[in-house]
Amino acid sequence: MADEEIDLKALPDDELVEQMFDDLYDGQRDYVMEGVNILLERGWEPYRILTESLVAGMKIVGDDFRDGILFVPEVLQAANAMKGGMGILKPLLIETGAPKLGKMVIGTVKGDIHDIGKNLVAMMMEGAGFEIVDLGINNPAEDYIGALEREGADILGMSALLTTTMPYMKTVIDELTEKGLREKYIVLVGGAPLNEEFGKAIGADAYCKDAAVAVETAKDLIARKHNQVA
Ligand code: B1M
Repeated sequence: MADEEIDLKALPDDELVEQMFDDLYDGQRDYVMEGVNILLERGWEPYRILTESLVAGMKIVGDDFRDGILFVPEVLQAANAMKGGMGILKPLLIETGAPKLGKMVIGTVKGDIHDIGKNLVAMMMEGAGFEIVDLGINNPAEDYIGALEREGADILGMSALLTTTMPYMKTVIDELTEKGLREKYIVLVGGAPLNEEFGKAIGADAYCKDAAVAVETAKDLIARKHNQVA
């Protein structure tokens, strides 16, 4: 195959990133991982590689999935390739030894198995100094609430990628309210179909459009909470 003959190391940065989009699209995990390593060797910051090659490449996959050009098996392979690249970046994005800013329980809501964005948020939050309890996918309200209480967490993070599952976030928040626990936790929500208005309407503390915003919002709200307590 022509693709196998491409020497990724010989490509300039812009062409390498284009090639990584193609490799991600084709679910070529090994090539995506090689591309990530080459960009690292060339001095790219891990966050830049994440956003400009992996996340941007996944956007193309998403658009073609929406338009019926790609189907679930291909998208799964692309997701697998993306996870390969993320696996290399994860330790680089995660600082060690930094004092913890707070603890966050995060998970994808019930009925929803999308986890790439949630993993990215968890990774970036950990990198910024938060302790993370990752509940994975398909979480009912009792799992979130049980983990928050058990772990003595500060923040609840919920992710939803489907218009059919995003309303479940309100179920979780309502359940927290019913149990008298709502004020105890900062609730952050995110996922492609959400927006600011939705976040407000369901009673979350904030909607976070991406992982970087999640980090900044969490830092800000934790600081405010500590100031209130003080
Ligand atoms: Co799914 N899927 N999918 N899918 N899938 C979408 C979401 C869709 C928009 C595709 C499309 O039509 N264009 C569409 C939803 C349409 C809708 O609801 N209106 C869709 C559909 C329909 C489905 C199925 C129903 C398809 C089917 O079976 N017929 C099915 C549902 C399964 C289920 O969940 N029950 C399904 C299945 C799958 C796969 C399994 C094949 C795979 C998931 C693999 C995995 O995650 N392990 C998959 C994928 C990969 C996608 C797309 C292509 C990519 C999602 C992704 O990973 N994006 C997606 C199209 C799209 O979103 N453009 C699509 C990259 C990721 C980095 O971005 O997740 O948005 P994102 O996360 C961002 C922000 O949103 C934010 O920060 C992240 C990083 O910046 N964020 C948070 C996310 N969570 C946060 C939590 C926070 C804060 C910020 O908490 C504090």
